[in-house]
Amino acid sequence: NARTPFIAGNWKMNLDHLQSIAFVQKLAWSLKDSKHDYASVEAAVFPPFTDLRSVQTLIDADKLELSLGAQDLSDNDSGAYTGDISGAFLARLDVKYVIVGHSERRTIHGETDEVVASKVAAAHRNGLVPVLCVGETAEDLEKHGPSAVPVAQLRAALASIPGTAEIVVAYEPVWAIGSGQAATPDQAEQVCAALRETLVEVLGADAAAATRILYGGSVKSGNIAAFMREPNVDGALVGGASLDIPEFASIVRFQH
Ligand code: G2H
Repeated sequence: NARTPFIAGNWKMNLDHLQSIAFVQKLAWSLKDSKHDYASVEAAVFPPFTDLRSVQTLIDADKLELSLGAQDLSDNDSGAYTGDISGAFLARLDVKYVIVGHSERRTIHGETDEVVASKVAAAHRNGLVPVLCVGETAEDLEKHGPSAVPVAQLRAALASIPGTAEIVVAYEPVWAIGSGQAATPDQAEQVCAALRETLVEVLGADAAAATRILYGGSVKSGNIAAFMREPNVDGALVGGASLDIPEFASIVRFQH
């Protein structure tokens, strides 16, 4: 297929300011030393809001090919929303991607499918590519089977943007996040295939074939290659393992 594999490092609320600059610099060196071809695998980092500008400045100054993303955004573009960060602000920092609907936002901050859909629309409106996270809890899995909840979450989000809008979908089973207990490649493929079918239905075959679907949840250098062999898994959203330079670099270089 023509989809460029995408490895995204979601730092969550980790790495403080000075660490994050050194981290990105060393990561870029490590990928350069191993002659990583960014055209064959896109690598992205998702630092906390407060480090986006400094990481962006470094990417610019050193002409790094790393992509930059934010971990969340407001569904409003400006106004009296104390503590929120809008897509318009992110776009001004040359941020390309923004994670929307991560299960930690859904659970800890009570974000519903409706809120997530309106954030997806805000990302699109501001020229950002949403990395939409979907996934079922262990309880959902038992009650509804593997793909019902992620498919419903995807449908709700797609309803808020035009069919031509670029989106990345990340399937993250909640039971696999940060637990060390990743889904099996088979389980991931089954749900990612159902998500692809939903994309075909809603967006049409061409857009569905061009859309990247990632797996996320305890991805490491030791299991990435097996996920990437699955036909409907186009990359990974990596949390814990994205905080270690050699580990993340070797996930990016899964083909080697
Ligand atoms: C899932 C993932 C990254 P981890 O949240 O979004 O985290 O790799 O630590 O399970």
